Amino acid sequence: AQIGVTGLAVMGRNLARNFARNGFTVAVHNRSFARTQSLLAEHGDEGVFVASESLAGFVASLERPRKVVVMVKAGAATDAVIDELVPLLEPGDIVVDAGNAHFPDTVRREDALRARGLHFVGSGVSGGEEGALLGPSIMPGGTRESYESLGPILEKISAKVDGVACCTYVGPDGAGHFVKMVHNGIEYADMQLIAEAYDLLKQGLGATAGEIGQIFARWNTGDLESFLIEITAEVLQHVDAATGSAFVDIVADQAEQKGTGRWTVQNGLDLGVPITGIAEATFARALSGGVAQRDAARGTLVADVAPWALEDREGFVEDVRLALYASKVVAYSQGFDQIAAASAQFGWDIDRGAMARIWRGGCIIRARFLNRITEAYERDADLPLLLADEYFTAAVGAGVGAWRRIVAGAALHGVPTPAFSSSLAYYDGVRAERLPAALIQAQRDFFGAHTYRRTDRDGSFHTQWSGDRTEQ
Ligand code: NBP
Repeated sequence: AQIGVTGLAVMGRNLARNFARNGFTVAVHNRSFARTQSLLAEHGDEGVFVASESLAGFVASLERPRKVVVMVKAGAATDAVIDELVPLLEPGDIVVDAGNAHFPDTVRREDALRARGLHFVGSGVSGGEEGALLGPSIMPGGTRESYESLGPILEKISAKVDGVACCTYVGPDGAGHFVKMVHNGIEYADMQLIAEAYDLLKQGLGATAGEIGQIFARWNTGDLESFLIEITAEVLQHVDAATGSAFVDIVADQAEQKGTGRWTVQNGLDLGVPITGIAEATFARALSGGVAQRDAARGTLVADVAPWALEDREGFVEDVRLALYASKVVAYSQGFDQIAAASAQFGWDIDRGAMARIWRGGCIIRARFLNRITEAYERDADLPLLLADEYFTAAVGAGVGAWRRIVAGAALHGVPTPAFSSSLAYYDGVRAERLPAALIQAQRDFFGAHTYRRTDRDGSFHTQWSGDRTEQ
């Protein structure tokens, strides 16, 4: 077989089918053989599968250099599979971890396998089960050498946009899984922003879920066109069969935040990159799940708000659209800053424009405006701030007034918009002539002799705050 997949739950099974449907002979294996058998029984006619019950048989069925895609539960299961696999492989073989590993684990695994002459490719795969089958966005890390033989196969099974594969070499060791992590973080921000837009429309207009769904469907024909806006329109127009209510109205309003959003925020803090959109989105999920706190606050905390009496309803809808677009650009800009910071710190040399390009199809955040991001990095590969690119400066600039009206309106009427508000605060912060950080530096010097720099000459200074207040 030309490539093998071990781990045949939803993702691995569909990835194996995708390889087979694209003409590759695929070796397949799973810890419990029943899954392998069911894959063959249900889809064996879709291409050429070589099934093995044992891992040794699976490895033996692969042409060299062997390419083994591991698609098992992230964490201990991945280590267990690698430990079992490694003694069966030979130098030059390639192990691809296509699960959602945390990138420091990928760095560790790559190091261990490299010492044994093996290539370890930590690869992000986005698009859920449908993407795995029909064409995901693939973000492989590891050595360039491994990409030479593996890349063409992955590119073939990936999503295509305008004939371009949504797969490219990302960078050494943990780079692929890092980029996938940030992708998921951006996904958190994007979903939170959409949810806030929905809430604003609901509370501002007093509109039904179905009516708001129609607004999203309309938005999906413009700059906001994206998978997430499209499915939002569908979800909002869906009616619950059991009750006849709008489906969204019968879903419990408590979201979960599992691995990747939290990792992205933790890493943002480690790198000192303000990814406020992603952080607020992650915390908003945590707030929603804080049942005891919400029970204590509901009906207790003073609201002091006036009813939202809109005069220009169409104008309001357009304002929400512009505010959503601007906030979304901020979230992406922050995510790309995070990729740049990690790339510099770990020496990964990640091409940010290429990342935007491979996110245009297959993945959850696929969107029309990713083309604009690629173009921005083509204009300047070292762009220090995506927001400062000429296209985004103009596009966001045109909506700033709307953005301010929406954030102010939300505050006045008590609608929680953490991601909209923090994105605007970031925008105003990053463009400020002077920030009150000067006062913070002075305070730190006062209580901790932390010193400060001056605007008028070089050097570090300290004022004798408890003495005669002379400067040293
Ligand atoms: P799961 O994450 O549910 O994992 C189930 C698979 O792991 C089964 O094949 C299972 O074998 C195998 N496995 C486990 Br659990 N422990 C094992 C061990 N010690 N040794 C060998 N195999 C072991 O599968 P999934 O939902 O298909 O996801 C696979 C990976 O893809 C995960 O890392 C996930 O985070 C990632 N991912 C998922 C999605 C998605 O939409 N679901 C999207 C993107 C990425 P068994 O059959 O014998 O129990």
